[in-house]
Amino acid sequence: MSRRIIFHVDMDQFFAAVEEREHPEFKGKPVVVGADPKEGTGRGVVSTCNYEARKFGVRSGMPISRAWKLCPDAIYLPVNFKLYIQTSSRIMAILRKYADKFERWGLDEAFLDVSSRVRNFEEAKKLAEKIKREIHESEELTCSIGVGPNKLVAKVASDFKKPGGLTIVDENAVKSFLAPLPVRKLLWVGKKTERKLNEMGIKTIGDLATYDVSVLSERFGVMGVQYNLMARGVDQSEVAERGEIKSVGRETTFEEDTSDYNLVLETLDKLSEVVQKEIVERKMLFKTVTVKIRFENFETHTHGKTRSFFTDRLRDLQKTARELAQLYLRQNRKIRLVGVRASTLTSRKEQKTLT
Ligand code: TTP
Ligand code: MG
Repeated sequence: MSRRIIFHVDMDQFFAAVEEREHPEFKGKPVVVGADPKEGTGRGVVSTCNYEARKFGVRSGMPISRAWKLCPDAIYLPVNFKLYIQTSSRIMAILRKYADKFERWGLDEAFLDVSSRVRNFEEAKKLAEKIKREIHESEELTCSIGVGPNKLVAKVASDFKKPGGLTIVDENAVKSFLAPLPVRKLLWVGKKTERKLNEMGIKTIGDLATYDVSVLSERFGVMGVQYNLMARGVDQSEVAERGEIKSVGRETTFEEDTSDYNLVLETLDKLSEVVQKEIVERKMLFKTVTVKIRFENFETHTHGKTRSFFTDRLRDLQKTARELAQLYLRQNRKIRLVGVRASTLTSRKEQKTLT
C-alpha cells in the first residue's frame, strides 16, 4: 500500500456547541444536553455537556440526577436531535468535498482520505486548517482534527488536543506520539481491557507495543495480536463509506411507572414523531415497525410488524406502533419504558429508481 494521509475530524462538544450557537445567552455557562434533571429526581442520562459543565465533573452517559448534584446551576436541555442532524449533514457535506474517500462516523466524526489531494504532511496541515476555518465560518462551530498515516493514528491524534486542536503525526512520529499515552486511548480498548492490561503492568501504549505478543495472544486471543499492532500504530484499514443505518429508534423511561395507557399511547405517538422526522431528514423510507415495552419489574419485550409497502408517513408509523402496543396494554401491568423503532429502511432515491 502506498503512503496515505488520513484526517479524523471530531466536532467539539457537539450537541452542546450547537445549542450554544442557537442560544448565545448560554455562552460561558455550563450546558448539559440530555434529560430533565427534575431537581435531582429525573431519569435519563447526559448525552453531552460543554466544557464549562465538564469542569464540575459532568460527563456523557452519566445519570442526569448525578449531573444535577454536581452542577445544579447548569442549563439543562432536552436532546434536539433534528437540529443536530441538520447541522451534521451540512458539516459532512463540507468534509466530503475534501476527500478522495470519506467515512462518516456517527453524527460528529468523520475520516477523510486525502492522499491524492496533498503531497505531504505540510500541505495536509494547510488543508486541515482550511477545513477548520470553513466549518467555523459556515457553522460557527469548532472541531479538532487529527492527521496521520492511517485511521488509527488520525483518531488518536484528533483526541489529543481538544477543543479546536490540530495534531499532525507523520510516519516518523507515530511511535513517539503514541508511546506515552494511556492504553485507553486506543480504539477498542474499553474500561475492562484497560483494567486487565494495567494488571499486567501495561499502562501506556508504549508498554503495550513492547510487550511479548505471545503472552498477549494467550490472554486476549486474536485481539491480543490486534492490540500489539494498534500500539505500534499499524492500521491498514481503508477509509470507506459505511453502509447506511439499519434502523432509527427512540425510547423513553417514564418519570414513574405507569398504568395510564393514554399516557403510554401518547408517548408512543411523540416518539414516533421524532423517529419519523429523523427518517424524513435522512431521506429514507421504512417498512418495519417495532415497539418495545419494559414493565415495572424490568421485564422487556419487543413486538414488530413489517408492512407491505415502504413509507415515511407519520400516521403509518403511529398507527402501527399503537396497534403493536395493544398486546402489552392488555396485560394490565405497570409500564416503565416504551420505545418505537423503524427498520427495513431504504433510501427515497433508491425507491424512486426501482419504481
Ligand atoms: P463525542 O464526540 O464523544 O462528544 P462531544 O462532541 O460532545 O465532545 P468532545 O468535544 O469531547 O468531542 O460525541 C458526539 C455527540 O454524540 C455528543 O455531542 C452527544 C452524543 N453522545 C451521546 O448522545 N451519548 C454519549 O454517551 C456520547 C459519548 C455522545
Ligand atoms: Mg465530538
